[in-house]
Amino acid sequence: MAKIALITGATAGIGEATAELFAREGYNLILTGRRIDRLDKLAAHLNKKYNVEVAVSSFDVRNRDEVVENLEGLPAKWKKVNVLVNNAGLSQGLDPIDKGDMDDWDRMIDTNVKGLLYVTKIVSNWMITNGHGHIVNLGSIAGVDVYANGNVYCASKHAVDALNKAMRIDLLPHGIKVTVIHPGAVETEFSIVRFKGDEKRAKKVYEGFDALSADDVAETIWFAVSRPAHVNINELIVMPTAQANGSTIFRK
Ligand code: NDP
Ligand code: 8X3
Repeated sequence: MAKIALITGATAGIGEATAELFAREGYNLILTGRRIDRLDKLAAHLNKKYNVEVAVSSFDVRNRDEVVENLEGLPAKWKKVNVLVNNAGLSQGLDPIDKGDMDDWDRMIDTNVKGLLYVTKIVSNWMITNGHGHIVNLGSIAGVDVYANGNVYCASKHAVDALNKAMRIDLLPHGIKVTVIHPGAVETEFSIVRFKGDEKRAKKVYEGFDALSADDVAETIWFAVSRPAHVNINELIVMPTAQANGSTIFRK
Protein backbone atom coordinates (compact mmCIF):
# COMPACT_ATOMS: atom_id res chain seq x y z
CA MET A 1 0.00 0.00 0.00
CA ALA A 2 1.30 3.45 -0.89
CA LYS A 3 2.43 5.66 1.97
CA ILE A 4 0.60 8.91 2.73
CA ALA A 5 2.09 12.38 3.31
CA LEU A 6 0.09 15.35 4.54
CA ILE A 7 1.68 18.63 3.44
CA THR A 8 0.39 21.96 4.75
CA GLY A 9 0.87 25.05 2.59
CA ALA A 10 1.04 23.06 -0.65
CA THR A 11 -0.32 25.86 -2.84
CA ALA A 12 3.10 27.46 -3.40
CA GLY A 13 6.85 27.35 -2.85
CA ILE A 14 8.37 24.69 -0.63
CA GLY A 15 5.07 22.90 0.03
CA GLU A 16 4.27 22.61 -3.67
CA ALA A 17 7.79 21.37 -4.50
CA THR A 18 7.61 18.84 -1.66
CA ALA A 19 4.26 17.56 -2.97
CA GLU A 20 5.81 17.02 -6.41
CA LEU A 21 8.81 15.17 -4.97
CA PHE A 22 6.75 12.93 -2.68
CA ALA A 23 4.38 12.12 -5.57
CA ARG A 24 7.40 11.20 -7.69
CA GLU A 25 8.43 8.83 -4.88
CA GLY A 26 5.00 7.18 -5.00
CA TYR A 27 3.31 8.75 -1.96
CA ASN A 28 -0.41 9.43 -1.89
CA LEU A 29 -0.93 12.97 -0.69
CA ILE A 30 -3.20 15.15 1.41
CA LEU A 31 -2.54 18.72 0.31
CA THR A 32 -3.75 21.72 2.30
CA GLY A 33 -3.76 25.49 1.96
CA ARG A 34 -6.34 28.26 1.62
CA ARG A 35 -6.27 28.61 -2.19
CA ILE A 36 -8.47 25.73 -3.31
CA ASP A 37 -8.03 26.51 -7.04
CA ARG A 38 -4.29 25.93 -6.72
CA LEU A 39 -4.80 22.76 -4.67
CA ASP A 40 -7.19 21.32 -7.25
CA LYS A 41 -4.82 22.15 -10.10
CA LEU A 42 -1.82 20.60 -8.34
CA ALA A 43 -3.82 17.50 -7.36
CA ALA A 44 -4.91 16.93 -10.98
CA HIS A 45 -1.33 17.42 -12.22
CA LEU A 46 0.19 14.98 -9.69
CA ASN A 47 -2.51 12.39 -10.21
CA LYS A 48 -1.99 12.48 -13.97
CA LYS A 49 1.82 12.59 -13.93
CA TYR A 50 2.57 10.10 -11.15
CA ASN A 51 -0.66 8.09 -10.88
CA VAL A 52 -0.90 8.78 -7.11
CA GLU A 53 -4.06 9.54 -5.14
CA VAL A 54 -4.36 13.12 -3.94
CA ALA A 55 -6.89 14.49 -1.44
CA VAL A 56 -7.19 18.24 -1.03
CA SER A 57 -8.39 19.98 2.11
CA SER A 58 -8.73 23.73 2.10
CA PHE A 59 -8.63 25.56 5.41
CA ASP A 60 -6.89 28.35 7.27
CA VAL A 61 -4.47 26.84 9.81
CA ARG A 62 -5.19 29.79 12.12
CA ASN A 63 -8.80 28.75 12.50
CA ARG A 64 -8.96 25.97 15.08
CA ASP A 65 -12.49 24.88 14.20
CA GLU A 66 -11.68 24.76 10.47
CA VAL A 67 -8.56 22.68 11.13
CA VAL A 68 -10.42 20.16 13.30
CA GLU A 69 -13.45 19.96 11.00
CA ASN A 70 -11.42 19.50 7.80
CA LEU A 71 -8.84 17.06 9.13
CA GLU A 72 -11.17 14.98 11.29
CA GLY A 73 -13.64 14.99 8.38
CA LEU A 74 -11.23 13.10 6.12
CA PRO A 75 -12.20 9.49 5.33
CA ALA A 76 -10.55 6.91 7.64
CA LYS A 77 -8.16 5.65 4.93
CA TRP A 78 -6.53 9.08 4.73
CA LYS A 79 -5.78 9.09 8.46
CA LYS A 80 -3.06 6.48 7.98
CA VAL A 81 -0.62 9.34 7.51
CA ASN A 82 3.05 8.32 7.43
CA VAL A 83 4.57 11.79 7.05
CA LEU A 84 3.31 15.22 8.15
CA VAL A 85 5.15 18.20 6.68
CA ASN A 86 4.25 21.25 8.79
CA ASN A 87 5.17 23.78 6.12
CA ALA A 88 2.39 26.43 6.06
CA GLY A 89 3.87 29.67 7.32
CA LEU A 90 4.62 33.25 6.52
CA SER A 91 6.36 36.45 7.44
CA GLN A 92 4.63 39.83 7.48
CA GLY A 93 6.60 43.07 7.54
CA LEU A 94 10.22 43.83 8.38
CA ASP A 95 10.14 46.63 10.92
CA PRO A 96 11.90 47.43 14.18
CA ILE A 97 10.00 46.27 17.26
CA ASP A 98 8.74 49.78 18.13
CA LYS A 99 7.25 50.24 14.65
CA GLY A 100 5.83 46.74 14.12
CA ASP A 101 2.20 46.25 13.11
CA MET A 102 0.37 44.25 15.77
CA ASP A 103 -1.88 42.65 13.14
CA ASP A 104 1.26 41.37 11.39
CA TRP A 105 2.47 39.94 14.70
CA ASP A 106 -0.85 38.16 15.31
CA ARG A 107 -0.82 36.74 11.76
CA MET A 108 2.70 35.30 12.14
CA ILE A 109 2.19 33.84 15.60
CA ASP A 110 -1.27 32.47 14.74
CA THR A 111 -0.01 30.83 11.53
CA ASN A 112 3.53 29.72 12.30
CA VAL A 113 3.00 28.62 15.89
CA LYS A 114 -0.67 28.06 16.69
CA GLY A 115 -1.57 26.69 13.24
CA LEU A 116 1.30 24.23 13.40
CA LEU A 117 0.14 23.13 16.85
CA TYR A 118 -3.49 22.58 15.78
CA VAL A 119 -2.47 20.39 12.84
CA THR A 120 0.13 18.51 14.88
CA LYS A 121 -2.26 17.69 17.72
CA ILE A 122 -4.65 15.94 15.33
CA VAL A 123 -2.16 14.19 13.10
CA SER A 124 0.12 13.04 15.95
CA ASN A 125 -2.88 11.26 17.48
CA TRP A 126 -3.48 9.45 14.18
CA MET A 127 0.21 8.49 14.10
CA ILE A 128 0.03 7.16 17.67
CA THR A 129 -2.99 5.03 16.69
CA ASN A 130 -1.15 3.84 13.57
CA GLY A 131 2.00 3.03 15.60
CA HIS A 132 4.38 5.01 13.38
CA GLY A 133 4.94 8.37 11.70
CA HIS A 134 7.33 11.19 10.91
CA ILE A 135 6.69 14.88 11.51
CA VAL A 136 8.84 17.36 9.58
CA ASN A 137 8.60 20.95 10.76
CA LEU A 138 9.66 23.90 8.59
CA GLY A 139 11.72 26.15 10.82
CA SER A 140 14.08 28.74 9.35
CA ILE A 141 17.50 30.23 9.85
CA ALA A 142 15.28 32.83 11.59
CA GLY A 143 14.63 30.12 14.17
CA VAL A 144 18.35 29.73 14.79
CA ASP A 145 19.60 33.34 14.47
CA VAL A 146 17.89 36.68 15.04
CA TYR A 147 18.38 39.44 12.47
CA ALA A 148 17.53 43.15 12.43
CA ASN A 149 13.79 43.81 12.10
CA GLY A 150 13.02 40.08 12.01
CA ASN A 151 11.83 40.18 15.65
CA VAL A 152 8.42 38.46 15.65
CA TYR A 153 9.05 36.22 12.63
CA CYS A 154 12.30 35.09 14.31
CA ALA A 155 10.42 34.53 17.59
CA SER A 156 7.78 32.43 15.81
CA LYS A 157 10.46 30.26 14.17
CA HIS A 158 12.38 29.94 17.47
CA ALA A 159 9.07 28.65 18.84
CA VAL A 160 8.92 26.09 16.02
CA ASP A 161 12.44 25.00 16.97
CA ALA A 162 11.42 24.63 20.63
CA LEU A 163 8.26 22.74 19.68
CA ASN A 164 10.30 20.45 17.44
CA LYS A 165 12.52 19.55 20.40
CA ALA A 166 9.44 19.10 22.61
CA MET A 167 7.66 16.88 20.06
CA ARG A 168 10.79 14.77 19.74
CA ILE A 169 10.69 14.05 23.48
CA ASP A 170 6.92 13.63 23.82
CA LEU A 171 6.51 11.39 20.77
CA LEU A 172 9.60 9.26 21.49
CA PRO A 173 7.64 6.50 23.30
CA HIS A 174 5.43 6.16 20.21
CA GLY A 175 8.29 5.66 17.76
CA ILE A 176 7.34 8.80 15.85
CA LYS A 177 10.23 10.59 14.15
CA VAL A 178 10.48 14.38 14.42
CA THR A 179 12.68 16.65 12.29
CA VAL A 180 13.09 20.39 11.84
CA ILE A 181 14.52 21.80 8.62
CA HIS A 182 15.95 25.31 8.95
CA PRO A 183 16.48 26.87 5.48
CA GLY A 184 18.19 30.16 4.72
CA ALA A 185 16.85 32.33 1.89
CA VAL A 186 14.61 30.41 -0.52
CA GLU A 187 13.19 32.23 -3.54
CA THR A 188 9.44 31.54 -3.36
CA GLU A 189 6.39 33.75 -2.78
CA PHE A 190 7.68 34.24 0.78
CA SER A 191 9.04 37.78 0.31
CA ILE A 192 6.09 38.87 -1.84
CA VAL A 193 3.88 37.85 1.10
CA ARG A 194 6.24 39.47 3.62
CA PHE A 195 6.10 42.77 1.69
CA LYS A 196 2.36 42.44 1.01
CA GLY A 197 2.49 42.16 -2.76
CA ASP A 198 5.42 44.53 -3.40
CA GLU A 199 7.14 42.33 -6.02
CA LYS A 200 9.93 44.81 -6.69
CA ARG A 201 10.99 44.91 -3.04
CA ALA A 202 10.65 41.12 -2.83
CA LYS A 203 12.92 40.61 -5.86
CA LYS A 204 15.66 42.71 -4.26
CA VAL A 205 15.96 40.19 -1.41
CA TYR A 206 17.40 37.63 -3.85
CA GLU A 207 19.55 39.95 -5.98
CA GLY A 208 23.30 39.32 -6.37
CA PHE A 209 23.41 35.73 -5.12
CA ASP A 210 21.92 32.33 -5.79
CA ALA A 211 19.18 31.73 -3.25
CA LEU A 212 17.94 28.22 -2.49
CA SER A 213 15.08 26.97 -4.65
CA ALA A 214 11.95 25.33 -3.27
CA ASP A 215 13.23 22.09 -4.86
CA ASP A 216 16.47 22.31 -2.83
CA VAL A 217 14.42 22.36 0.38
CA ALA A 218 12.08 19.60 -0.82
CA GLU A 219 15.13 17.41 -1.44
CA THR A 220 16.39 18.15 2.08
CA ILE A 221 13.01 17.14 3.51
CA TRP A 222 13.13 13.98 1.43
CA PHE A 223 16.63 13.19 2.73
CA ALA A 224 15.33 13.28 6.30
CA VAL A 225 12.23 11.23 5.46
CA SER A 226 14.09 8.58 3.46
CA ARG A 227 16.59 7.58 6.20
CA PRO A 228 16.36 4.00 7.54
CA ALA A 229 13.87 3.26 10.35
CA HIS A 230 16.50 3.50 13.11
CA VAL A 231 17.83 6.92 11.99
CA ASN A 232 16.20 10.24 12.97
CA ILE A 233 17.46 13.57 11.66
CA ASN A 234 16.68 15.92 14.58
CA GLU A 235 17.56 19.12 12.72
CA LEU A 236 19.15 20.32 9.52
CA ILE A 237 20.25 23.82 8.53
CA VAL A 238 20.38 24.29 4.75
CA MET A 239 21.76 27.55 3.38
CA PRO A 240 22.59 29.15 0.05
CA THR A 241 26.37 28.92 -0.39
CA ALA A 242 26.46 32.73 -0.40
CA GLN A 243 24.63 33.05 2.96
CA ALA A 244 26.55 32.37 6.18
CA ASN A 245 23.81 33.04 8.75
CA GLY A 246 20.58 34.96 9.25
CA SER A 247 22.11 38.32 8.37
CA THR A 248 25.27 37.73 6.31
CA ILE A 249 24.87 37.32 2.56
CA PHE A 250 27.70 37.83 0.07
CA ARG A 251 26.21 39.59 -2.96
CA LYS A 252 28.08 40.10 -6.24
P1 NDP B 1 5.22 30.62 0.15
O1 NDP B 1 4.62 31.95 0.49
O2 NDP B 1 5.65 30.38 -1.25
O3 NDP B 1 4.20 29.47 0.60
C1 NDP B 1 3.57 29.51 1.86
C2 NDP B 1 2.50 28.45 1.96
O4 NDP B 1 1.89 28.52 3.26
C3 NDP B 1 1.39 28.64 0.93
O5 NDP B 1 1.02 27.39 0.39
C4 NDP B 1 0.25 29.21 1.76
O6 NDP B 1 -1.01 28.76 1.24
C5 NDP B 1 0.49 28.56 3.12
N1 NDP B 1 -0.14 29.34 4.18
C6 NDP B 1 0.21 30.57 4.62
N2 NDP B 1 -0.66 31.00 5.55
C7 NDP B 1 -1.58 30.01 5.69
C8 NDP B 1 -2.74 29.87 6.48
N3 NDP B 1 -3.13 30.82 7.34
N4 NDP B 1 -3.47 28.74 6.38
C9 NDP B 1 -3.09 27.76 5.52
N5 NDP B 1 -1.99 27.83 4.76
C10 NDP B 1 -1.26 28.95 4.83
O7 NDP B 1 6.44 30.46 1.16
P2 NDP B 1 7.55 29.31 1.34
O8 NDP B 1 7.24 28.14 0.51
O9 NDP B 1 8.86 29.94 1.18
O10 NDP B 1 7.36 28.98 2.89
C11 NDP B 1 7.04 27.71 3.38
C12 NDP B 1 7.58 27.57 4.80
O11 NDP B 1 8.99 27.67 4.77
C13 NDP B 1 7.10 28.67 5.75
O12 NDP B 1 6.85 28.07 7.02
C14 NDP B 1 8.29 29.62 5.83
O13 NDP B 1 8.31 30.33 7.02
C15 NDP B 1 9.43 28.62 5.73
N6 NDP B 1 10.71 29.18 5.28
C16 NDP B 1 10.79 29.91 4.11
C17 NDP B 1 12.02 30.44 3.73
C18 NDP B 1 12.16 31.32 2.53
O14 NDP B 1 13.19 32.03 2.45
N7 NDP B 1 11.25 31.29 1.57
C19 NDP B 1 13.23 30.16 4.51
C20 NDP B 1 13.01 29.42 5.71
C21 NDP B 1 11.80 28.92 6.05
P3 NDP B 1 -2.30 29.69 1.03
O15 NDP B 1 -1.84 31.09 0.89
O16 NDP B 1 -2.94 29.13 -0.21
O17 NDP B 1 -3.11 29.44 2.25
C1 8X3 C 1 12.91 32.81 5.73
C2 8X3 C 1 14.36 33.15 5.68
O1 8X3 C 1 16.10 34.91 6.23
O2 8X3 C 1 13.95 35.68 5.38
O3 8X3 C 1 12.59 32.12 6.87
O4 8X3 C 1 14.16 34.85 7.63
S1 8X3 C 1 14.64 34.71 6.27
